[in-house]
Parts: sequence; C-alpha cells; structure tokens
Amino acid sequence: MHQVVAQFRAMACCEIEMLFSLSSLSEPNPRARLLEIWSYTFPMTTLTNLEQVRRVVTAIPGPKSNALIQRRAEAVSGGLGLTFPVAIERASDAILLDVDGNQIIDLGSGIGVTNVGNSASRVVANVIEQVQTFTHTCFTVNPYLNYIEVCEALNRLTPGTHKKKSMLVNSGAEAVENAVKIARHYTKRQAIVVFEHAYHGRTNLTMALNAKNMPYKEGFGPFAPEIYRVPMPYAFRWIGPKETITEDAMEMITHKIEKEIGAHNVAAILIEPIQGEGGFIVPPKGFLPALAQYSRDHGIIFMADEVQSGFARTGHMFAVEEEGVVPDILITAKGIGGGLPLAGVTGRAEIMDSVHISGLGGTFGGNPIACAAALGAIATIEEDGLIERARHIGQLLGDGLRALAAKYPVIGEVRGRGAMQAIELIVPGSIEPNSAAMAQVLKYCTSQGVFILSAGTYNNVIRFLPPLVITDELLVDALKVLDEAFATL
Ligand code: PLZ
Repeated sequence: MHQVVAQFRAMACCEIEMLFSLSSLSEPNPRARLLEIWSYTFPMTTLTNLEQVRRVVTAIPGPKSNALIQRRAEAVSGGLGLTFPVAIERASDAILLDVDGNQIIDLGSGIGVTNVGNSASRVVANVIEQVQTFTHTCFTVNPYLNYIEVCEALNRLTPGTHKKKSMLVNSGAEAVENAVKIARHYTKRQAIVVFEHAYHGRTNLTMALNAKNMPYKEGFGPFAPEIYRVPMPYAFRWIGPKETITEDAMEMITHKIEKEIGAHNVAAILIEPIQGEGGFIVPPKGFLPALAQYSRDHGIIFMADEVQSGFARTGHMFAVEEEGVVPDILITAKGIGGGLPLAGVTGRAEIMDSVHISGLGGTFGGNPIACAAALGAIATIEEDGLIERARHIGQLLGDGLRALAAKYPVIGEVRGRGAMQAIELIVPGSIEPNSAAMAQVLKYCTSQGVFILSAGTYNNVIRFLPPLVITDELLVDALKVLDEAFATL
C-alpha cells in the first residue's frame, strides 16, 4: 500500500508541474489534456502494484482455481499442458495473485519472459500510450518508428562491433525458422546442425530441431529434412573423462560434420548457449568459442538461440558474452517484449540483407504495441541495472541451492549462471534421474505459494528463472520453502 501512496504523491507533484508546462505551451485546455494523460497513467499505478510478499490464504490450488480449471477442461484443447493448476488474476514484479487471493512468489517469469518483472512500469506506460496511438499497420505495408528503434537496440546490444541488421517476428519458434531461412539463403547450403537436449520451438521445422520426442514430437511427423544432431557436452552425464570433455565433444561433432554431412553442405550450427528446456545445461568452458571458430573456418553460420538465456538473464545481456563469442546470427524472444509477444533475428548485415525483397515478412511481426513494450523492457534493463542484479541473484540463489545440495543427497548438481539456475535430482548414490522427487518438491512448493518450473530431458531438473527485480527477501523466503519441500522427501 505504501508504494501506491508514494506514487500517488509523486503524481500529484507531477500534475502541478504538467499543468504549468501545458499552460506555458498554450495548451487550450490543460486540465482536460492532463486528465487524458492521467487516465492512461493512473490505472497502472493503482492496479498493478502488489506488495512483494508471499501470502497463503487458501489451499493452493484454491476453490476458485479449481472451478476455473474445470471450466478450462470444457473449453480448451486437452493437448495443452498445465504446469500449475492455479489461475492468476493479477501480477506485479515477482508476485502473482491467484483468483483465490493467494500471493505467490514467481520463480519462473512465465518461462523466462518477464525478466523486468510482471507489468513493469515502463512496459505498461509504453503499451498504454501505443495502444491509444495506433494498434497495427503491418510493418512491411506501412512502416513505423518503434519497430526500427527495436532493431537499432538489438543491433547495438548484441555482441560484435560489425554492422548488424535485424527483423522482428512474434515468437521464438518463428525467429528460429527465419534464422534458418536466412542462413540457407545466404550460404546456399541446406544442412543445419543441432544438439542433443536442444529445444527450439513447436512449429514443424523447430520440432525437427528439438531433441526430445515426448511431448514435443510424438505423432507430429513427418519432420523437416536436413537436420543433423550432434552430442552436447553435458558434463553431469558425460560418459567419457570430464577433463577432456570439450576436446572430445568437438572431435565427435567435427567427425559427424565432415564424414557424415560434409562441412561444405552445412548452412548453420544452431545452439542455445545455455540449454533451457533441456535442463539448463551449461557447456564447458572453451566449447562455444571452439564451435564458433570451427564455423568461421568452414563458412558455416554460427547461430545462438538466446530465446531463454538472453536479455540480462545470465548476468550478461546475452549468455555468449561470458566467453566473448560473437555469433553470426543471434535469436531473441521471451525477455525482449517484457511480457508481450515479440522475437527477433539479428545478424551480420551482409547475411541479413542477402535475402531477396519480400522473402521475409509476416502480418504481425514487430507489432507496434509489442515494440513499445520492448523499448520499455530494454530501458528497464539498462536504467535499473538488471544485468548486475542477475549476477547478484545468481550469487544469492546459487549459494542457497548449494547449501541445500550439501544437506540433501537427492540433489546431484547445482548449475547455471546468473538468474538462470537449476538443480538436477537423482537417486542418491547414482546419477539415475529422480523425476518423482522433483514432482513432490514442486507440488509442495506450489501448495506453499512458490512457483518453480521443471525442465530436463529426464524430467528431473528444477529450474529457477525469477524476474530480475525480485527482492532478496522473496528469494530467501522461497529458499526456505524449498528446504521444507526437500525435508518432506
Ligand atoms: N528457443 C531456447 O526456450 C521456448 C517453451 C514452452 P516460443 N521455451 C519455452 C513450451 O512448452 O512451449 C524456446 C526456447 C528456446 C526457442 C523457444 C521457442 O519460443 O516463443 O515458445 O516459440
């Protein structure tokens, strides 16, 4: 409540200032103009700010959630997953308010989307302003400023000092599809090399790029051709010696490329710098630079899918920066839009410009409202120091998780970077995946008002993707609940 009062006061001062400036600009009716501005500014301050505390007032899921889930079952395709059967009414920053009045700690950010917090103030203000200005034209029909501004921001923020260009689309999968189109068109080659444990989307081409059959591919074939899968150096489950994992993985990958595909046939190597759905698999040091170098040496486009790892998540704007890797094409989505659907493909200008005119497009890609949101999200990351904040979260959360790992042998490994952390659960004394333990821990956390996502090829990884604006207090509180959860096993 105090936040709302403080903002109300700030806005009252603001009103006086604005009245002065509007009258000095000879606005014919300063008060009416002010009320107009206020009408789209004020609701955001009253509606979205929730006190950043966990509060459990019913069983979770509560009765209203249960009713809504039943209604969902009647109306919505049964093919859609349901991670938490808890319906949300409102959210701000790192707190979700459910329909039964429970305040839940959000450690998932809608799968790594609301990095700047839910309904972040700059995102809300920009969206409200844009929705009242114009809602759509189709950029390839009638261009507009904020699409260009988002592309300029992407060209500036992505690694490398070379000339870059961008295009915008609606989703991560669509961005990956376009990146593949562009790489094939530029190189005049067809093969795409992807990795074990990879995830790139749910469209036909991206299903083919995904590693895991269930639930992503089962029964949905036939899949797109010319996709080749190579081993991922997943240290925790690597069969060979850990000391030479980078060299051994590179040996297997280059053997496959040269002997089975032909390096001159490979258009692109596509990799998530830290694999997301696969279980937050962090490649060993030196692996990404070696892969990028190999690509350069063979005229192969090196493409980083930063859909989940991008936009300050890992304590860098993009995860590849950790080792100074400069991809030829970098794919963004999720965090770029601050909660609105937007995705981007950014690459070397000569690659991005190689496609014939009208070879790329789409009705909604780079919708002006989504672009306005993205400019708000990017400003929030840069002006509020969220990259540093992600590092701080990595420290606090990482330390907390390592303390739990020391206490509970069911935790086989703690891994991640910045605010992208995970624990892999095993049957103690082995590396056998323990998905039953994972399910029990997550169920307990949900019942106590803490949302945490799972991941992993073996459904045994608990992943943490908190909004980067989460308070230390909420993180400490969530870790306490997690500790209780492990104690129930
Ligand atoms: N690339 C690395 O993580 C989306 C999938 C959720 P879209 N990950 C969440 C689900 O179950 O469908 C993702 C990703 C990486 C691409 C994508 C695809 O992004 O915006 O979901 O299409």
